[in-house]
Amino acid sequence: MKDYFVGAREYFPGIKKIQFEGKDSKNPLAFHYYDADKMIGGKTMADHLRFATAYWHSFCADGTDPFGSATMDFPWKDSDPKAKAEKKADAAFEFITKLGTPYYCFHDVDASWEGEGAEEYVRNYHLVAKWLLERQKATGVKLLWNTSNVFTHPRYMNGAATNPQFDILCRSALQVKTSLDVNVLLGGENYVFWGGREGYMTLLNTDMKREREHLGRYLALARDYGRKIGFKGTFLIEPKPMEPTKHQYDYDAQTAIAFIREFGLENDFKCNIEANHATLAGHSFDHDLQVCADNGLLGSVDANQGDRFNGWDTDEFPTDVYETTRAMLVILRNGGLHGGGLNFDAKRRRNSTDPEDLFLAHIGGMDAFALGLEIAHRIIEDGKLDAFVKDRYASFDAGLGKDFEAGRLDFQQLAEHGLRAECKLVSGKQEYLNNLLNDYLFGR
Ligand code: XLS
Ligand code: CA
Ligand code: CA
Repeated sequence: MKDYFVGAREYFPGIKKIQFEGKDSKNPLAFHYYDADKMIGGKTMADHLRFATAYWHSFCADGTDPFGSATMDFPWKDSDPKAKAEKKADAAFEFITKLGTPYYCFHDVDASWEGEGAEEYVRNYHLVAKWLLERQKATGVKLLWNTSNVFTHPRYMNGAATNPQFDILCRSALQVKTSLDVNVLLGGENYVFWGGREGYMTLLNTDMKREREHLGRYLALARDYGRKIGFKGTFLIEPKPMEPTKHQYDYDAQTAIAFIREFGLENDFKCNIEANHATLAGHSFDHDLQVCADNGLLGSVDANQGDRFNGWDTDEFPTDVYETTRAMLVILRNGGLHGGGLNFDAKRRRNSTDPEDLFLAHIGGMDAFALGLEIAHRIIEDGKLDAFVKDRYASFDAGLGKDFEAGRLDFQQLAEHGLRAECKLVSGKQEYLNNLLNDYLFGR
């Protein structure tokens, strides 16, 4: 990445490029574990982790919540939306290059602005895309993915692709089409669909079958359009069980994968797994990652964490090394993220109001994943855990168990074996494995 781009002014004065200083450094504005060029198992840390900064949280979310107004002073604020968007782009690229995430992600309306009417929306977005392209070229920062916000505007209160009104479905298609045009211009590597309003509140007013079919057709058409204009990347569906809608159609990884298969989208679509969405669905982060990996559909990751006591989508920065280790175990065994990355879909807390807090939050997340990567790599190299799991299924590696896996037994033969089966109790040894994991984490 080239030296940071500074526009007309510096938005984060006093903060220099964040460097790796190692674990003994006392400097909070330095990486203690993330060493971009360090080789782990034949790949640099940067190539394993493929970090991205999220435009919406970092440069748009100013601390406003349902109970209070903005707490953060964003010097790129401006009453003129055009001037604001341009200043925001400068601030974003200054931040991203000072921090050193190779990628970024955005929604259409994070970077651009709606304006008056649909035509102006398209014009504004293309203008902003030109600015973003200039800044990508000047810095070497790349677009991991963009997406369209088809959930905030009141017109989407009953859904976008699943709206009962055809007009609104088409208005959302205009946003997705424009985002795909912009994606191709910016060389985006993926495109995300998150269906926050694709779902329903009550079956009393909803034809669920029809809505899901509309969504399937809409995604196939978007795919066809994207391919036609030269989009070579992966389309990603981001599951979330609820919030803002009560029943969201992409509930979790398994639901999204079934949907992808039902509508024949598996050659173009994968999943973007967000940690906090998995936990909101009652799963662990590594569960949803593993479901995708097992199906060959692990596309990308929104790296954050929830609050374990309330279960909401609090989008905190990931600091729990236990969780990052477990996630990196799945990712490493998957052969990496391939074209995906780790996007910090995370926000600092509302009362973390110093500009440096935005850096500290990301540094913590990057260090937590760097540690997770190193520990997961050690676990896999050591082989003890994998050997344990392999051995647990040894009864399927020979004899009748092997015949069953190979499809050489019928149900009657299973039952016949059942007549003389010994059925010994074999411990799952979860406590031993928990302790072993702690040994790896704490370096014993
Ligand atoms: C909201 C989602 C959203 C998607 C992109 O909960 O995480 O931010 O990642 O629209
Ligand atoms: Ca997300
Ligand atoms: Ca979230």
